Amino acid sequence: MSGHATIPLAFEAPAPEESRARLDAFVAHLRRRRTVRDFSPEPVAREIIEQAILAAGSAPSGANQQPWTFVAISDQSVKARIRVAAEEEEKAFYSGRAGEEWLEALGPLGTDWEKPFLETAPWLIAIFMQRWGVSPQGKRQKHYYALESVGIAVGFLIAALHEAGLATLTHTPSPMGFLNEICGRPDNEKAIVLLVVGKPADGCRVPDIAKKPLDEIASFI
Ligand code: IYR
Repeated sequence: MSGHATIPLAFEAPAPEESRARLDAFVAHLRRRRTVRDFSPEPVAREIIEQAILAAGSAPSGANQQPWTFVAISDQSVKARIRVAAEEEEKAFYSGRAGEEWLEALGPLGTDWEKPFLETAPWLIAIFMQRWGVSPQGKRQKHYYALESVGIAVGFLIAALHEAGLATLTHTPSPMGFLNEICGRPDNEKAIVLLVVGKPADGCRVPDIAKKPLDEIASFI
């Protein structure tokens, strides 16, 4: 078996105090992130979206297979088609398909089948998982930990967009098969998340909810 050539690790080792100060600032900044459902139509430059996607594409992935495709949509007519298709699924979801228990869990968020933000926000980013890849010889290549890898990449993407001062909504109309057709993606790709991206609308309000404290999410052994 032949391995990759290696290069020296470009590793930054800050002094402990600097390390702590940087981490604290990063944590405080991330903890200010809120999911937003009320977007401004103000445009966002394509370059910002490109940079954020590059951040997402730097995520670790199984066997470095990078099993993701990001489709960034700003075209108003494509966004309108996505809204129509998503609302159709969401109508079925909210009128029973979700089941009582799920709808009860969503109750406090006040969400419903109407998704005007799919047209208002300047960008939608559909993130697809490549269930398998295709080698240059046209052979199917198994992808390892594809869903985990895409999940990590979406986390990077959300963090990068937050860093750019943009708001996001992690939208998951279910099922999302319509996105393959609208985005022109092949059968080996499955939409995982539709990320809504833009500036929050003036006067945007968000639910008064909190994140769990450390002792509820971690244990140290
Ligand atoms: N896809 C629906 C329902 C929904 C599901 C979860 I889990 C949420 O955290 C929020 C909404 C919708 O987007 O309305």
